[in-house]
Amino acid sequence: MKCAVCRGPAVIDLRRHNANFCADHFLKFCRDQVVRAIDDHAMIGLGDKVVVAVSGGKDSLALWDVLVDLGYDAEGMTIGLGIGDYSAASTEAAVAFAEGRGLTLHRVDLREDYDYDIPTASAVTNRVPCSSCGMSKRHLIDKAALDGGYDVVATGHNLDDEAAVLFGNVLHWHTEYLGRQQPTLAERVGRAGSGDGRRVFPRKVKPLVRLAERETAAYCVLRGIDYIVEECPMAEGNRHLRYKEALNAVEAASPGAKQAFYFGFLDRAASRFAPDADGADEELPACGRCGSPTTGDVCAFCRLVERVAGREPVPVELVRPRRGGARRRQARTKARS
Ligand code: Q46
Ligand code: ZN
Ligand code: ZN
Repeated sequence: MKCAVCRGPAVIDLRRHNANFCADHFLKFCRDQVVRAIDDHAMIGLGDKVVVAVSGGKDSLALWDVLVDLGYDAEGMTIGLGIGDYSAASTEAAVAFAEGRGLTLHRVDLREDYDYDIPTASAVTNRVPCSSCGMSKRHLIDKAALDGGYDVVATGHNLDDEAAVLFGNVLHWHTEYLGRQQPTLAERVGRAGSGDGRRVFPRKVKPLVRLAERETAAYCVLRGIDYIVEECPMAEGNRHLRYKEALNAVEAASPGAKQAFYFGFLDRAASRFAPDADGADEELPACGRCGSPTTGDVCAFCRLVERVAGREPVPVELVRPRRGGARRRQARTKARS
C-alpha cells in the first residue's frame, strides 16, 4: 500500500477517495479538508475568536488541534455532565490535552455550578438523558460564547454525524430541521427584550464535516492525542446510532455514499427547505431569569434547573445499565487503517 502523493509506505486507505496516504500526507489531507470546509461555508473570518466545544472525544480534540495548527485563536470549553466514569474520563482527556499544549480550557460543571447532573435530570423529568443534556449543552455553550466575547462556536460534528442527522430528518421529513441543517449557522442579532440590538446566538460552525469518524480517530492517533474512546453510556440504543449503523452498511457496499448523500443535500436540496425554517429571524424576548432568548417567559434551561437542582443525585447505573468504565486510547505512533 503506497501513499498516493509521495509513493512512500501508506498508513491508511480512504476508500471513498480511492487513495492511500502516509502519515504526513494523511495529516495534510485532514487539514486541507478543514480549510476547505471553513472556506466553502464561510465559517471563521480573519481575527475571529473561536471557542471549541470539547468533549474529550476524538472529534473535538482533533478539531481543536487542527484549528490551533492552522493559526486560529481557538480556546476550549468543556462541560462536566455528571455521567459517572464517562464524564470524569472526558474531562480528564480535555484537561490533559489543553495542559499539554498550553491552551486555555474553560470548564463548567453541572453539579458544582448548577447543582444537578444529567442522570438526575433524566430521572426527575422522566425523559431520555439526551433531551436535558443537549439542551443544557446548547444553552451553556451559547452563554459561554456570548459572555466570553467569542465570535464563533466550533463543534466536532463529522461527516458521519451530519449524514446520520440528515438521514433521520429525511426519514421523518422534519422539513424545518432540514431547512436549518447547514455546516454554518449564522449568528443572530436580536433584542431579547433589551432593545439594544445585541447578539443573542453566536455563529456555530462544524469544520469537520468533510472528515469521516474513522479519519478523525486516525488523525488523533497520528498526532499523539489521547482521547476518550468510550461512547457516552446514555447514547446506548439511541436513534442517531442506529442511523449511523444503517449508513455504515451502505458505505461499506458503496464507498462515498455518505459523502454523496450529505454534500448532495447541501448542494441541491437544502435551499428548498429554507422556507420551512422561517422564524429563525424573529426577535425573541429575554428569559426572566437569565436573559437568554426564549419563546416563553422563562427559558427551558432555567425551568430545568428550577425543577432538578438540589434533588438527590441519581446514579448513572439507575438510568441506564452500566457498560464498564470509560477508557482512553493511549496514543500510538502509527495509525491502523
Ligand atoms: S447528548 Fe446524550 Fe450525548 Fe449527552 S446524554 Fe450522552 S449521548 S453526552 S453527544
Ligand atoms: Zn506521502
Ligand atoms: Zn433562562
